[in-house]
Amino acid sequence: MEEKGLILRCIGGLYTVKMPDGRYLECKARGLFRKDGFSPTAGDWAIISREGEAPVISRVLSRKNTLPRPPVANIDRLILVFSAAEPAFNPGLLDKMLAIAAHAGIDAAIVITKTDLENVGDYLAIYQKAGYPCLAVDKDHPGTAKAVKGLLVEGINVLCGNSGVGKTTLLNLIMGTQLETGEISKKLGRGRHTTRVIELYEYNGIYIGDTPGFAALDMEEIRMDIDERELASCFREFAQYKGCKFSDCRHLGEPGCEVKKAVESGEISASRYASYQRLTEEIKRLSKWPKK
Ligand SMILES: Nc1nc2c(ncn2[C@@H]2O[C@H](COP(=O)(O)OP(=O)(O)OP(=O)(O)O)[C@@H](O)[C@H]2O)c(=O)[nH]1
Ligand SMILES: [Mg+2]
Ligand SMILES: [Zn+2]
Repeated sequence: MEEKGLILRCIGGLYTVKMPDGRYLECKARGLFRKDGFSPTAGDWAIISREGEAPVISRVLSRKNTLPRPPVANIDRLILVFSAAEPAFNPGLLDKMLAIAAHAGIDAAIVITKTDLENVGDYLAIYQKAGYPCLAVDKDHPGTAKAVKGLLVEGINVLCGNSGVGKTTLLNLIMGTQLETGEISKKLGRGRHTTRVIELYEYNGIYIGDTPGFAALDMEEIRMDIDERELASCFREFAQYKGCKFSDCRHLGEPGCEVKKAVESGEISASRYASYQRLTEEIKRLSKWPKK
Protein backbone atom coordinates (compact mmCIF):
# COMPACT_ATOMS: atom_id res chain seq x y z
CA MET A 1 0.00 0.00 0.00
CA GLU A 2 1.21 3.50 -0.79
CA GLU A 3 0.39 6.73 1.04
CA LYS A 4 1.44 10.35 0.62
CA GLY A 5 2.87 12.41 3.51
CA LEU A 6 4.78 15.61 4.16
CA ILE A 7 8.39 15.45 5.36
CA LEU A 8 8.76 17.64 8.46
CA ARG A 9 12.41 16.97 9.28
CA CYS A 10 15.33 14.63 8.80
CA ILE A 11 17.74 13.65 11.55
CA GLY A 12 20.57 11.23 10.84
CA GLY A 13 18.86 9.67 7.82
CA LEU A 14 15.53 9.23 9.62
CA TYR A 15 12.63 11.29 8.26
CA THR A 16 9.60 12.38 10.26
CA VAL A 17 6.60 12.34 7.92
CA LYS A 18 3.13 13.73 8.68
CA MET A 19 0.40 11.54 7.23
CA PRO A 20 -3.04 12.81 6.10
CA ASP A 21 -4.74 11.08 9.04
CA GLY A 22 -2.54 12.96 11.52
CA ARG A 23 -0.07 10.16 12.29
CA TYR A 24 3.66 10.75 12.29
CA LEU A 25 5.87 8.10 10.73
CA GLU A 26 9.61 7.74 11.17
CA CYS A 27 10.93 6.51 7.83
CA LYS A 28 14.16 5.80 6.07
CA ALA A 29 14.60 6.69 2.42
CA ARG A 30 14.96 3.87 -0.07
CA GLY A 31 18.58 3.21 -1.02
CA LEU A 32 18.19 4.18 -4.64
CA PHE A 33 17.99 7.88 -3.75
CA ARG A 34 21.63 7.77 -2.69
CA LYS A 35 22.61 6.30 -6.02
CA ASP A 36 20.84 9.16 -7.85
CA GLY A 37 22.47 11.81 -5.64
CA PHE A 38 18.97 13.04 -4.71
CA SER A 39 17.98 13.64 -1.10
CA PRO A 40 14.42 13.99 0.10
CA THR A 41 14.15 17.11 2.25
CA ALA A 42 11.80 18.98 4.58
CA GLY A 43 8.81 20.23 2.62
CA ASP A 44 8.82 17.28 0.22
CA TRP A 45 5.67 15.29 -0.42
CA ALA A 46 6.80 11.71 -0.05
CA ILE A 47 5.22 8.45 -1.16
CA ILE A 48 5.51 6.01 1.71
CA SER A 49 5.42 2.29 1.14
CA ARG A 50 5.92 -0.66 3.46
CA GLU A 51 8.93 -2.87 3.21
CA GLY A 52 8.04 -5.65 5.61
CA GLU A 53 6.81 -3.72 8.62
CA ALA A 54 8.95 -0.58 8.23
CA PRO A 55 7.57 2.45 6.35
CA VAL A 56 9.98 3.69 3.68
CA ILE A 57 10.08 6.76 1.44
CA SER A 58 9.97 5.21 -2.01
CA ARG A 59 9.42 8.35 -4.10
CA VAL A 60 9.22 12.10 -3.80
CA LEU A 61 6.65 14.08 -5.79
CA SER A 62 7.98 16.79 -8.07
CA ARG A 63 8.75 20.03 -6.24
CA LYS A 64 7.11 23.34 -7.04
CA ASN A 65 10.28 25.08 -5.89
CA THR A 66 13.38 24.43 -3.86
CA LEU A 67 15.78 26.59 -1.93
CA PRO A 68 19.32 25.24 -2.16
CA ARG A 69 20.45 26.57 1.21
CA PRO A 70 18.94 25.77 3.60
CA PRO A 71 17.50 22.85 1.60
CA VAL A 72 13.71 23.08 1.87
CA ALA A 73 11.16 22.27 -0.84
CA ASN A 74 7.74 23.62 -1.76
CA ILE A 75 8.04 26.91 0.11
CA ASP A 76 4.95 29.10 -0.01
CA ARG A 77 6.65 31.98 1.78
CA LEU A 78 10.28 32.52 2.66
CA ILE A 79 10.71 34.88 5.61
CA LEU A 80 14.20 36.33 5.54
CA VAL A 81 15.17 37.22 9.08
CA PHE A 82 17.94 39.79 9.46
CA SER A 83 18.93 41.52 12.71
CA ALA A 84 19.40 45.28 13.05
CA ALA A 85 22.52 44.55 15.13
CA GLU A 86 24.37 41.58 16.70
CA PRO A 87 25.04 40.44 14.01
CA ALA A 88 25.07 43.74 12.10
CA PHE A 89 22.47 44.36 9.43
CA ASN A 90 23.82 43.25 6.05
CA PRO A 91 21.78 44.60 3.12
CA GLY A 92 24.10 42.99 0.55
CA LEU A 93 23.33 39.51 1.86
CA LEU A 94 19.64 40.29 2.12
CA ASP A 95 19.58 41.40 -1.52
CA LYS A 96 21.40 38.23 -2.53
CA MET A 97 18.87 36.02 -0.73
CA LEU A 98 15.99 38.01 -2.25
CA ALA A 99 17.47 37.46 -5.72
CA ILE A 100 17.93 33.73 -5.12
CA ALA A 101 14.33 33.45 -3.88
CA ALA A 102 12.98 35.41 -6.85
CA HIS A 103 14.92 33.23 -9.26
CA ALA A 104 13.58 30.07 -7.61
CA GLY A 105 10.03 31.44 -7.86
CA ILE A 106 9.69 31.68 -4.08
CA ASP A 107 7.65 34.48 -2.56
CA ALA A 108 9.68 36.35 0.07
CA ALA A 109 9.03 38.65 3.02
CA ILE A 110 11.48 40.32 5.39
CA VAL A 111 11.63 40.60 9.17
CA ILE A 112 14.22 42.84 10.80
CA THR A 113 14.81 41.78 14.41
CA LYS A 114 16.53 43.44 17.38
CA THR A 115 15.25 46.89 16.51
CA ASP A 116 15.65 47.69 20.22
CA LEU A 117 19.42 47.73 19.57
CA GLU A 118 19.56 49.81 16.40
CA ASN A 119 17.18 51.90 14.34
CA VAL A 120 16.64 50.53 10.83
CA GLY A 121 13.79 52.78 9.74
CA ASP A 122 15.57 53.65 6.48
CA TYR A 123 15.93 50.03 5.49
CA LEU A 124 12.32 49.25 6.32
CA ALA A 125 11.31 52.01 3.96
CA ILE A 126 13.71 50.80 1.26
CA TYR A 127 12.36 47.23 1.23
CA GLN A 128 8.74 48.25 1.51
CA LYS A 129 9.24 50.59 -1.42
CA ALA A 130 10.93 47.80 -3.38
CA GLY A 131 7.66 45.87 -2.97
CA TYR A 132 8.45 43.42 -0.17
CA PRO A 133 6.37 42.95 2.96
CA CYS A 134 8.84 44.07 5.62
CA LEU A 135 8.38 44.32 9.40
CA ALA A 136 10.54 45.33 12.36
CA VAL A 137 10.41 43.31 15.57
CA ASP A 138 11.80 43.62 19.05
CA LYS A 139 11.43 40.55 21.26
CA ASP A 140 10.53 42.60 24.32
CA HIS A 141 7.53 44.08 22.55
CA PRO A 142 5.50 40.95 21.81
CA GLY A 143 3.06 43.00 19.73
CA THR A 144 5.76 43.48 17.11
CA ALA A 145 6.33 39.72 16.85
CA LYS A 146 2.58 39.08 16.73
CA ALA A 147 2.42 41.33 13.69
CA VAL A 148 4.62 38.75 11.96
CA LYS A 149 1.65 36.38 12.05
CA GLY A 150 0.20 38.61 9.35
CA LEU A 151 3.08 37.59 7.06
CA LEU A 152 2.29 33.88 7.32
CA VAL A 153 0.49 32.25 4.40
CA GLU A 154 -1.29 28.93 3.88
CA GLY A 155 1.10 26.04 3.42
CA ILE A 156 4.80 26.17 4.19
CA ASN A 157 6.48 29.26 5.66
CA VAL A 158 10.23 29.12 6.29
CA LEU A 159 12.44 31.34 8.46
CA CYS A 160 15.94 31.79 7.10
CA GLY A 161 18.92 33.98 8.00
CA ASN A 162 22.28 34.18 9.77
CA SER A 163 22.94 32.38 13.03
CA GLY A 164 21.90 34.48 16.01
CA VAL A 165 19.52 36.85 14.22
CA GLY A 166 16.63 35.53 16.33
CA LYS A 167 14.72 33.09 14.11
CA THR A 168 13.92 30.65 16.91
CA THR A 169 13.12 33.51 19.31
CA LEU A 170 10.61 34.78 16.76
CA LEU A 171 9.09 31.34 16.30
CA ASN A 172 8.68 31.02 20.08
CA LEU A 173 6.92 34.38 20.21
CA ILE A 174 4.58 33.40 17.38
CA MET A 175 3.75 29.89 18.58
CA GLY A 176 4.17 30.25 22.36
CA THR A 177 6.78 27.47 22.35
CA GLN A 178 10.08 27.20 24.16
CA LEU A 179 12.44 25.95 21.50
CA GLU A 180 16.09 26.39 22.38
CA THR A 181 17.70 29.75 21.59
CA GLY A 182 21.32 30.77 22.11
CA GLU A 183 23.27 33.79 23.24
CA ILE A 184 25.42 35.69 20.76
CA SER A 185 29.16 35.17 21.18
CA LYS A 186 30.28 38.54 22.58
CA LYS A 187 33.78 38.00 21.32
CA LEU A 188 32.83 37.22 17.72
CA GLY A 189 29.57 39.17 17.52
CA ARG A 190 27.69 36.26 15.92
CA GLY A 191 25.42 33.37 16.74
CA ARG A 192 26.44 29.94 17.99
CA HIS A 193 24.45 27.73 15.63
CA THR A 194 21.91 26.75 18.23
CA THR A 195 19.34 25.30 15.83
CA ARG A 196 20.87 22.23 14.21
CA VAL A 197 18.22 20.80 11.90
CA ILE A 198 15.54 22.10 9.58
CA GLU A 199 12.15 21.39 11.08
CA LEU A 200 8.65 22.29 9.98
CA TYR A 201 6.32 23.04 12.91
CA GLU A 202 2.55 22.91 12.70
CA TYR A 203 0.78 26.05 13.73
CA ASN A 204 -2.96 26.70 13.27
CA GLY A 205 -3.19 24.53 10.18
CA ILE A 206 -0.09 25.90 8.47
CA TYR A 207 3.61 25.07 8.71
CA ILE A 208 6.48 27.25 9.85
CA GLY A 209 10.02 26.01 9.34
CA ASP A 210 12.93 26.87 11.58
CA THR A 211 16.34 26.42 9.98
CA PRO A 212 19.94 26.40 11.18
CA GLY A 213 21.42 29.87 10.70
CA PHE A 214 24.15 30.49 8.18
CA ALA A 215 27.60 31.48 9.27
CA ALA A 216 28.21 34.95 7.81
CA LEU A 217 30.94 33.60 5.55
CA ASP A 218 28.80 30.77 4.19
CA MET A 219 26.25 33.30 3.04
CA GLU A 220 28.92 35.15 1.08
CA GLU A 221 29.81 31.88 -0.59
CA ILE A 222 26.31 30.79 -1.52
CA ARG A 223 26.45 30.28 -5.20
CA MET A 224 23.73 31.92 -7.22
CA ASP A 225 22.72 29.73 -10.12
CA ILE A 226 21.49 32.81 -11.91
CA ASP A 227 22.54 33.82 -15.39
CA GLU A 228 23.93 37.35 -15.63
CA ARG A 229 21.13 38.26 -18.02
CA GLU A 230 18.45 37.05 -15.61
CA LEU A 231 19.61 38.99 -12.58
CA ALA A 232 17.72 42.23 -13.32
CA SER A 233 14.45 40.29 -13.33
CA CYS A 234 15.27 39.15 -9.77
CA PHE A 235 15.12 42.78 -8.56
CA ARG A 236 11.38 43.23 -8.52
CA GLU A 237 11.29 47.03 -8.42
CA PHE A 238 13.23 47.24 -11.71
CA ALA A 239 10.38 45.55 -13.59
CA GLN A 240 8.18 48.65 -13.90
CA TYR A 241 10.81 50.50 -15.95
CA LYS A 242 10.28 49.25 -19.43
CA GLY A 243 11.38 52.26 -21.47
CA CYS A 244 15.16 51.71 -21.70
CA LYS A 245 16.61 52.70 -25.08
CA PHE A 246 17.94 49.19 -25.69
CA SER A 247 15.43 46.40 -25.34
CA ASP A 248 18.11 44.14 -23.86
CA CYS A 249 19.40 46.89 -21.52
CA ARG A 250 21.18 45.42 -18.49
CA HIS A 251 20.94 48.72 -16.59
CA LEU A 252 24.70 48.88 -16.09
CA GLY A 253 25.49 52.23 -17.64
CA GLU A 254 24.00 51.92 -21.14
CA PRO A 255 22.68 55.23 -22.54
CA GLY A 256 18.95 55.92 -22.16
CA CYS A 257 18.54 53.55 -19.20
CA GLU A 258 15.32 54.15 -17.28
CA VAL A 259 16.45 52.09 -14.29
CA LYS A 260 19.62 54.16 -13.89
CA LYS A 261 17.49 57.30 -14.16
CA ALA A 262 15.23 55.98 -11.40
CA VAL A 263 18.28 55.38 -9.22
CA GLU A 264 19.45 58.94 -9.81
CA SER A 265 16.06 60.40 -8.92
CA GLY A 266 15.83 58.22 -5.78
CA GLU A 267 12.90 56.15 -7.07
CA ILE A 268 15.07 53.05 -6.81
CA SER A 269 17.26 52.86 -3.72
CA ALA A 270 21.00 53.34 -4.20
CA SER A 271 21.75 50.41 -1.89
CA ARG A 272 19.57 48.01 -3.89
CA TYR A 273 21.19 49.17 -7.13
CA ALA A 274 24.67 48.78 -5.59
CA SER A 275 23.73 45.18 -4.70
CA TYR A 276 22.64 44.61 -8.29
CA GLN A 277 26.02 45.80 -9.57
CA ARG A 278 27.92 43.75 -7.02
CA LEU A 279 25.95 40.56 -7.68
CA THR A 280 26.46 41.02 -11.44
CA GLU A 281 30.21 41.10 -10.78
CA GLU A 282 29.95 38.07 -8.51
CA ILE A 283 28.12 36.05 -11.17
CA LYS A 284 30.70 37.03 -13.80
CA ARG A 285 33.57 36.07 -11.55
CA LEU A 286 32.10 32.70 -10.62
CA SER A 287 31.07 31.78 -14.13
CA LYS A 288 34.76 31.82 -15.13
CA TRP A 289 35.21 28.70 -13.01
CA PRO A 290 33.62 25.32 -13.57
CA LYS A 291 30.89 24.40 -11.11
CA LYS A 292 32.01 22.43 -8.09
N1 LIG B 1 18.04 42.55 21.97
C1 LIG B 1 17.39 41.60 21.28
N2 LIG B 1 17.85 40.34 21.30
C2 LIG B 1 17.18 39.40 20.60
C3 LIG B 1 16.00 39.70 19.86
N3 LIG B 1 15.57 38.57 19.25
C4 LIG B 1 16.44 37.60 19.61
N4 LIG B 1 17.40 38.08 20.43
C5 LIG B 1 18.52 37.34 21.04
O1 LIG B 1 19.40 36.86 20.02
C6 LIG B 1 20.00 35.63 20.44
C7 LIG B 1 19.91 34.59 19.35
O2 LIG B 1 18.56 34.21 19.19
P1 LIG B 1 18.11 32.85 18.49
O3 LIG B 1 16.62 32.90 18.41
O4 LIG B 1 18.74 31.67 19.13
O5 LIG B 1 18.74 33.04 17.03
P2 LIG B 1 18.62 32.05 15.76
O6 LIG B 1 18.48 32.92 14.56
O7 LIG B 1 17.58 31.03 15.98
O8 LIG B 1 20.09 31.39 15.73
P3 LIG B 1 20.54 29.93 15.15
O9 LIG B 1 19.62 28.90 15.70
O10 LIG B 1 21.96 29.80 15.61
O11 LIG B 1 20.46 30.05 13.66
C8 LIG B 1 19.30 35.24 21.76
O12 LIG B 1 20.14 35.61 22.85
C9 LIG B 1 18.04 36.07 21.73
O13 LIG B 1 17.54 36.36 23.04
C10 LIG B 1 15.53 41.08 19.88
O14 LIG B 1 14.53 41.46 19.27
N5 LIG B 1 16.26 41.96 20.61
MG1 LIG C 1 17.62 29.00 16.02
ZN1 LIG D 1 18.20 49.98 -18.47
